[in-house]
Amino acid sequence: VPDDSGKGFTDIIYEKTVGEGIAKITINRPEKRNSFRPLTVKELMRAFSDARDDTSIGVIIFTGKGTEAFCSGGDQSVRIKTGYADPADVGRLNVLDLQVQIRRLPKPVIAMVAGYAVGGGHILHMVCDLTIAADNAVFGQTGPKVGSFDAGYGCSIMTRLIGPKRAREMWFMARFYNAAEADKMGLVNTVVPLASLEQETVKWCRQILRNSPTAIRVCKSALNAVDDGHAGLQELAGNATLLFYSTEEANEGKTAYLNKTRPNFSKFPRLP
Ligand code: 2NE
Repeated sequence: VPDDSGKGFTDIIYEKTVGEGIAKITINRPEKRNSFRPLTVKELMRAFSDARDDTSIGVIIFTGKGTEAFCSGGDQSVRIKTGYADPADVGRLNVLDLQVQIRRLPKPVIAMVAGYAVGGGHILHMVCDLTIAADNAVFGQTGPKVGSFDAGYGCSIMTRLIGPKRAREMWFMARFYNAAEADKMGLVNTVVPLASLEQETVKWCRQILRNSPTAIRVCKSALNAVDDGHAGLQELAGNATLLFYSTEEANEGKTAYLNKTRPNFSKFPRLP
């Protein structure tokens, strides 16, 4: 069956390897170092949503076109007083919705980083579950230099990843770190030669895909639960309901309701 889900995008490339279980989402604005404008974010959200809903997909690779940049953050040329705006738009920070979407998506998202992951682009790699970096990767926050900041996940997840002192350094100094430094700080999972970046990332994907999707799903939500508060609890608890719905006990309640009879839950054990 031809897969046409990747069609209709301007700022991104969306690909699925048929039969592999891997989706790849690429920001396609290399001439702007893959900075994002509102349209880019809207398209990314559509692609991530499709990959989430496609039951044949188990892992998502998130990357930038070319070797110069993963993403250089918000496109400063469309920044206005109310956020980032496409023509005739009021403007807002729709990238925050994308961050939440990646964080709550019940499948692993792997940032495949070549070149710059800076500003809002650095935050996008941080909200991904894993980061595979090429040896030419450069990481950093630029907000304080260009009159911006992300005091949400951009600060809270960073503190968790690299610790409060390093996080302060990264935000206050707004300097860049090379791949080896990022690796040492715990910002990335591994650093590989640029030439083998994609091959190594796919290797990680395949290893994940060999494992239980439900175990991975529940672990992702559990790993985020405490930090995400009520939203984290909701995500984790949603998995409990999801699993419960497949049991006879849950079905007993639904069937009795639909048949207008009294459910007989006495046949189910009260487990210790
Ligand atoms: C990324 C970096 C360090 C790359 O430097 P270099 O020397 O490799 O490339 P160059 O020449 O700076 O960039 C190539 C072209 O891309 C554009 C540049 O303006 C340039 O355009 P031309 O001169 O060829 O026309 N470009 C690159 N990044 C852009 C951007 N973010 N917006 C608009 N145009 C961009 C270097 O380019 C750099 O430092 N870029 C700026 C990084 C930055 O400050 N990003 C915004 C941070 S704030 C943010 O992302 C944010 C937030 O803080 C909170 C919420 C939402 C977003």
